[in-house]
Parts: sequence; C-alpha cells; structure tokens
Amino acid sequence: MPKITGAKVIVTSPGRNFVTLKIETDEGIYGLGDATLNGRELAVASYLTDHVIPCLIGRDAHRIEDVWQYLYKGAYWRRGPVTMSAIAAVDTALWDIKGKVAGLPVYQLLGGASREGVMVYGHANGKTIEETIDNALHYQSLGYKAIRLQSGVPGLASTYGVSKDRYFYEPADADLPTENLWSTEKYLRSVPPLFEKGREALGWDVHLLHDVHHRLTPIEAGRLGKDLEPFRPFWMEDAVPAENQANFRLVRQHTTTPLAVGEIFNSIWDAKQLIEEQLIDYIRTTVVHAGGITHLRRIASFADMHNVRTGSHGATDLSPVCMAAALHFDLSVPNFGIQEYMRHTEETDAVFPHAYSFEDGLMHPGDKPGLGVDIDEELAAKYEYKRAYLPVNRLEDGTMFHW
Ligand code: GCO
Ligand code: MG
Repeated sequence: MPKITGAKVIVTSPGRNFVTLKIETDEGIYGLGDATLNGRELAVASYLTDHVIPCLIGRDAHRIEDVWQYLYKGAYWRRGPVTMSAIAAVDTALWDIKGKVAGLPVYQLLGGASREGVMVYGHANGKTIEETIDNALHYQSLGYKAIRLQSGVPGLASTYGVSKDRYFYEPADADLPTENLWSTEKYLRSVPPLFEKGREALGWDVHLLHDVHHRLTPIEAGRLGKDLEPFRPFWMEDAVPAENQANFRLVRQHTTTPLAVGEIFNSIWDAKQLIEEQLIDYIRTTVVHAGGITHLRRIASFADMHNVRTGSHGATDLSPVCMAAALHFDLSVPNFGIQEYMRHTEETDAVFPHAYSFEDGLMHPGDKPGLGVDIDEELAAKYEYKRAYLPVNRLEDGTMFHW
C-alpha cells in the first residue's frame, strides 16, 4: 500500500489565485487536488495545512472512502465550503495517486468511459446583444455545441457575466470588492431579445444557456423562464437563491425551461429536496467545492434516480486540477448532462500542464495514469498570491443585493 509521507499546499497566482494540495507517498508517487475557493483561498489553505495534513501522515493512500469519512465525520463540524473544499482536495489527490499506482486514467477506475467525449459549453458575453452574438458566433466556429449567452443590461454600467476582456471572464477583479448596481426590471427586459437574436444568428442546432446568478424571486424567475421558452434554452441557471430549496417549486410551476443550480452547494444535503422533488434538471456541484470525486459520485447517483443530470461548474476559478478531475467524472457518470468550460489563460496552463483536450465541442481527460495533470512548482513559485475579491451588488437605491 502507498503510505502518505507528506503533503503540502501550493498557493500560486498565474493570472488568478489557485490553491493546490500535493500529497506524497513512500512509493515516490504523488497526487494533486484543487482546493481553490474564490475570494477565500487562504482559509482553505490554512484548514488544510493546520488541521488536515497532520491527520494524513502515515495513512494508506488507497483508502479513499475511509479518509473521506474520517475528515467529514471526524471534524465534528460538518459541511460548509471551506471544509468541503479541503476534503475535496484530499479526495482528488488520492484518486490521482490510485490511478498512477494502477497505471490507469481515473475514469477507468470510475467504471470506464460512458461516452466518447464530454459536451462542454463556452461563455459568450458582451456589453451589447450584438457583441455577445458576435462572440457566440466565434465559439460556434470553434466547434462548440453549447454556448452560454450573457449580455450587458441597458441602463446598468456593469453586470455579472460581462467581462472587460472579450474571451476571458474574470469576476474576482479587485483588491477590495467592486460594487455593481442592479435593476431586476431592466434585466428582465433585456434577456428575451438576447435569446431571440441569438436564435436568429446561431440557428437551432446549438444549445443556448443563461445564468441568472441567483438574482430573481421565484415568481420573477417563472416569468423569465416562460419568456425564454420559445427559444428553447438548454437551461436557466441559478434562477433564484437556493438556500431555501422550496423556492424552486414556484419556478417549476410556471415554466418548462430546464433549471440548473448548485455551483455554490457543497454537499448532497444542499440539493436533497431539489433532486427528490424533481425541482431541477441539472445539478451543478463540482469536484472542488462539493467534497471531491467521491462525494460528487454520490450526488450523481442520487440525481440519476430522479432524472436529474449533471452540469458541473467549470469557471476559471476552478483550477486545471479540478477541470481534469471533472472530466474523468463526466466521462464515466451515466447521467452526464454537460460540463462548463471556461478556458484558462496561457500562464495558468503553463503552471498546470495537462492531458485534457478539446475537439469539436467535446472534451476528453486523456489517458495518462491518474488525473493527467501536473504542477510546475518552480513556475508556480514565481506568481505570488494576490488578494482578489468577487464583486458585491446593490440595488439602485443602495440596498445590498445578491451578486
Ligand atoms: C459560472 C459561475 C461563475 C461564478 C464564479 C464565482 O456559472 O461560471 O456563476 O462565473 O460567478 O465561479 O467564483
Ligand atoms: Mg453560474
């Protein structure tokens, strides 16, 4: 058995911050896990260094489930994004080690490929509808089968999903949180024309998606879903805040637009009612924030019983280590739906060399043993951590709102 002999946390900022756990074994094999929690990175780094790593030394790296249970039940304090991202990092690194020891890519350990490739969606955004569509046409020309459309809202200076850069969207943009302004009325008027123009320009053979970013009430979300129905969106994401899962009942009653939620969930309990009552169509939990491959598989099995498919979060704040793990999971899981894919910058890709690839709208994790992703520690050391926050959002009268 490979025995855990050491572990360390590597914090690097090649364009944005990433936290990576590296677990070493006595057989010379190491594994990597992503532990990045956007805007709260150092809390997870400390949780790992100060509280988790001391418990790992000497353990059998093959006992992935047991280590998971040890860290989850053993902490007494269960769930929460910091805890679950730390557990995820350990879990992911142990799957990486198991794959390397076996000489197999992780997806083979998860039951093998259920499909040839993983459908991903790209992000088209712009300050105007025209700019967004221009951008979407570019994604279509790259072969994407699914594209998310986000556009500036007339009358609002800035909004979620619209970047300064044409192709890279990076919301964690400042040393202290940027303040945005929000108007639901203006927003609700702006989305149906975006989808109407989107269908005109892109046709019907491409999936179109939209992210509401938790900003509507259930009845407003029901209205938006209904307004978008003629354009057959693939999904409407995070239509309402989901702390109260029952919120989704009302949305569901009013629209047949498919619903996706879960990027900020960290446990199966966050989604229990949503899945059981079939209030959603896609569950967006992902490896790094929802307890690793082990816990994500549990969520997916439960979802499968209720006709809910996976649609994992894959924004740039999830490192290439998470992306690789997500692709192994996606390739194997029976009820796969779609995977979000925001390309990382060249600097990030250089720090994390990886085997995964994109072709014709599909991604594949590659066939290297383990996750097929590495970290260039020397290069990583050149990029010092830079505090960066996600924005906050206020209504036009100054009231604090959801971002
Ligand atoms: C998405 C997400 C992201 C988040 C970001 C926060 O659907 O990709 O909403 O854009 O805002 O990951 O850290
Ligand atoms: Mg989202």
